[in-house]
Amino acid sequence: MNGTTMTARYGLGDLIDVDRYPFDQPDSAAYRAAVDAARAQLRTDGCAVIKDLIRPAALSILSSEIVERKPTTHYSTQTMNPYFHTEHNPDYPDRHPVNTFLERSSGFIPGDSWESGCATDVIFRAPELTRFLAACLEIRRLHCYADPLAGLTANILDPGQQFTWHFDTNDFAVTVLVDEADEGGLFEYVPNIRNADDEGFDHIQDVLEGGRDGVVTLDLRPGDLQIFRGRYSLHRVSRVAADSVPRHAAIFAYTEQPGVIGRVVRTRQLFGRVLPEHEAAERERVRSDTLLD
Ligand SMILES: O=C(O)CCC(=O)C(=O)O
Ligand SMILES: [Fe+2]
Repeated sequence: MNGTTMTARYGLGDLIDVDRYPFDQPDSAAYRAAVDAARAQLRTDGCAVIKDLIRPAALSILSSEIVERKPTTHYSTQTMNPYFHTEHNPDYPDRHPVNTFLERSSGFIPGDSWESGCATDVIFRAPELTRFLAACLEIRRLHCYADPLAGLTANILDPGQQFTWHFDTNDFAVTVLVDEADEGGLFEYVPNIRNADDEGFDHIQDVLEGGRDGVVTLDLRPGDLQIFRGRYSLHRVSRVAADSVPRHAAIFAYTEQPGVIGRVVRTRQLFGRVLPEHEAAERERVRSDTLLD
């Protein structure tokens, strides 16, 4: 099957609720209202939810696409601090976020498991969606993250698993919850617990030790799309109960610059392997670093 045939399989209107969110009419009142609401939420606490963006029939397609690809999930259990480090750092006290390690036991379906034209990929790459997201984030233009593994992923939390408290390294993430757990698997966050001038270590330590001060549990349902600024807001997906169904979320990564590829070390940590593109990008970085020095 060639790319054109595959892409023609789903129109964007089959997958997302363009009656409620007229993505093809950016000048309409409904479009502007959705953008304004998301901007207000993002400014207040760095998190916006576009309710029921995915049509119910499309949601079951997204779910089957995840289930079909689930055997390609890279699971990794590690104990890590909120900055994704796993080693004790003697420059900090023992009872400190840098030296507090909690279990992350989820897995990711990697970017190269999704073929062009599947419903999840069509939504991820829809120019109408990136235009809408850019408007919500008050950014001029967004590009799909060019990383062949980390661009389009699904976060898989099977029964008993959790994605512990952390900060993201990218400025924002876009998530569509596809299958929710019956118990646990909740997205929790502490809005703006740190900022460029203040690491917020005391508050972070309190949350890592189970404190609930400032913790918000997001009301996110299957079919909702979440836009989240995860660099300043500590967040986690709580443990999925042992007798629950799994939690599956599609994660769309975008960048402001085109052609960005992730670092080798982080790629190995999340996906257990790297591709020639990652190694080439790393060599390119070394070369330009040498030139700059
Ligand atoms: O699955 C989610 O809702 C988000 C998980 C998360 O925080 C991440 O992948 O960085
Ligand atoms: Fe995150």
